[in-house]
Amino acid sequence: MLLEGSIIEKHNEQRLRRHNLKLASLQDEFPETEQIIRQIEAFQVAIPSWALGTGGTRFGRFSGGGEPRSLEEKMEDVGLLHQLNRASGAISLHIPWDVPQDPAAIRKLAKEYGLTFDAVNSNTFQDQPHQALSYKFGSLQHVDKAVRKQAIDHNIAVIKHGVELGSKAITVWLSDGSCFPGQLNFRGAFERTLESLQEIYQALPADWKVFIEYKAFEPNFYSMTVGDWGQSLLYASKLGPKAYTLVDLGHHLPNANIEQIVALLLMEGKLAGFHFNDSKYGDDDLTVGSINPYQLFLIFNELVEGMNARNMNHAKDLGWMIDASHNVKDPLEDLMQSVEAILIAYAQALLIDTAALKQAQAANDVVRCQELLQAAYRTDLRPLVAEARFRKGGALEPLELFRSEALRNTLIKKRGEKTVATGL
Ligand code: LRH
Ligand code: MN
Repeated sequence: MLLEGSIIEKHNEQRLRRHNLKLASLQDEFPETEQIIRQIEAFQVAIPSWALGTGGTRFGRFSGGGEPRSLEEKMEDVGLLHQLNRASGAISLHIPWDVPQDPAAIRKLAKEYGLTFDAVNSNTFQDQPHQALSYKFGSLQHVDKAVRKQAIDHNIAVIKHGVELGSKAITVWLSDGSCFPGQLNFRGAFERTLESLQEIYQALPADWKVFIEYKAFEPNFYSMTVGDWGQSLLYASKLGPKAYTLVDLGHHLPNANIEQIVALLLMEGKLAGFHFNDSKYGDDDLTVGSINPYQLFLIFNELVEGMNARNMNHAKDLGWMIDASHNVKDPLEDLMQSVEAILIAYAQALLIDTAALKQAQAANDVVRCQELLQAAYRTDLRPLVAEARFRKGGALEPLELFRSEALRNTLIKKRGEKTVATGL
């Protein structure tokens, strides 16, 4: 259900004068605005196929209605997001929640919506109906070779699905670990997991990557077999040049310095990319930038500095993906807010006077360092982000247009109140 182009045009006409006033004042103050707008235009964020319905917790789930009932309807929703903000031009599939039954038809549909396929995700953290062996005590780490083989075969099958769609990476997140001291031999678990990952690595096409996603806790609550960036980097280094470490912002222990982790993974050339979200306590999977937008800005500061140091292509060389779960917000509104927060943090990081910052760091002028960072962080660059999507035919205010056109109601009329999307 794509919107009539005229609806976006009318929406923009009503807002253009006010938008251009704000844009002009930024252009007056900052000569680099044009360069920043260009870089934002090129920046695309992949939408998770498992976050287009209402999420929930073990305590409850409160559906909002009109949820996508199939992969095709999920792509329709991402297509609508992309039409509104022109920055959600990719979808990341989770298998078996979203198996492309007819890859050719799915590829054709993606083309119609202007979408590409980002990393595919395997799932050995749930037992599927008719599954021979259980993952209760892990998958790639399991003491039983047959369970490890079942999990390895699943990952290889996921790679095949990805190849059919044009994806170039698989994300492996393992819930493997232990809940009690003594339950697991840590060295044995690491060695079995590495051995299993090596078989998956061997199955990667030449131009593919494997992203090793770490997590500090949940669903295991004593140890996780890929528990932090150090363990993930150990696996990625032992596996080879096609293996990288994926940073999910919600997968850290409280107060971890994620921006420092990002700087060092970039330095090592082992940063895969991100699962963007926000959190106050655990893996809360909240809207990006909703709890700690300054941390997101500091992470993008390290990303811009580190990517420039390695002459990386900002838009293409890392995986920019959202991984969120919507317990109380409309999934599409939540995702629009997340994409906006990511683009704003990137724009603010691009505005930092890096030459002056390097000078201040060399002079141990701590106060000036903070002033230079916060000067960029305290500059409202929303008009630059709006201009970037306006130039690509998007809506100046996507969220306002989604509401003023009552698009959720349109989806409910089309799909019903009680539809449930696969995913978290
Ligand atoms: C684990 C995780 C992982 C996904 C899942 C949906 O917490 O972040 O990336 O596979 O969420
Ligand atoms: Mn994740």
